[in-house]
Amino acid sequence: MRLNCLAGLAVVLSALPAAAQEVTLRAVSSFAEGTEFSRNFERFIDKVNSDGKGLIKINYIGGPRAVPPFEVGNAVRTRVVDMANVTGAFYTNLMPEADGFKLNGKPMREQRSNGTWEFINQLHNQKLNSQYLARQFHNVPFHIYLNKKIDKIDFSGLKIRVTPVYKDVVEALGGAPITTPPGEVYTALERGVVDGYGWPITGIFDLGWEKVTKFRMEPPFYSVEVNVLVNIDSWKSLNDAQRRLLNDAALWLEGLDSEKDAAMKAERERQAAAGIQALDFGPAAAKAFLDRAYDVAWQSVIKRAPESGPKLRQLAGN
Ligand code: 173
Repeated sequence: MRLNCLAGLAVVLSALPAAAQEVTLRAVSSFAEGTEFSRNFERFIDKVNSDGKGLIKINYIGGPRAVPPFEVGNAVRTRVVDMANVTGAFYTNLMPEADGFKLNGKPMREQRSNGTWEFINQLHNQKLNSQYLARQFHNVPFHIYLNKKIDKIDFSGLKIRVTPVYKDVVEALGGAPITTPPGEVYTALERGVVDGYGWPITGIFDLGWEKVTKFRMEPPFYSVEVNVLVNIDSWKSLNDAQRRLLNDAALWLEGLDSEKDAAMKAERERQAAAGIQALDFGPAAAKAFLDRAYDVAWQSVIKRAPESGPKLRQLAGN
């Protein structure tokens, strides 16, 4: 009887690994926890953890306190983490053409059906040892914010905080670019180390930057891209059901971009209410700026990535 019981227990135990194949993935974000460019990724994690009970669990380690923003790409490449929420601008050292992703603002549905996703996924497989699971915020543009008033679109004499997103255009218009991660922007503004900064239209209130910002230059330009990457070995170690769950959640995450039109309108109003004044130089100046901004950015991407740059440009269609 006793033996029987033990034998029964052994069967249950040996059946466990097959029945309970819950896998845990460690994830980080290159943006601060709870702020605009982490928030949808955090919703994605909640969804995976609830839809994927018993199958997959994402252990969210957090934001830049866990891994510095410009090192997140390398952390997912080397499997220090299994998953990351990170903009291509933060891993151009490993993949120069990542700087071109901001030049494609087509909806992800289209990018997935016209071969763009596949091409960018191959680049991630090869250079970042990772799967390109999702891209967020295709419809959210960037701006240059300033503390000194300008009377035309010319940054001569201005020091402007950049990442690779804004560096070429700031330089082309005479500004002095200073690269910093987001976590250093507030202090740089407060101390007058910089006269302005690049950032998307959304998110400055999460960081308190409205307290140290006077102007927002028009027009908006480029497209935000924040990607969810999964280390390729972690990805391959998953079974079909686990991969399907992540893919379904990724499509859901990309769909959240549809919330952004209303959010951007509200954000513009909130900036105006906080005393941030829009500097608008009219349609001709806006067009000249945009032409220049795209031109210098493509040139820079193509110079650094002579093979994949032109292909990215053809896929972006601009
Ligand atoms: O300004 C930045 O730090 C930056 O490059 C970026 C990219 C995507 C979303 C938010 C900021």
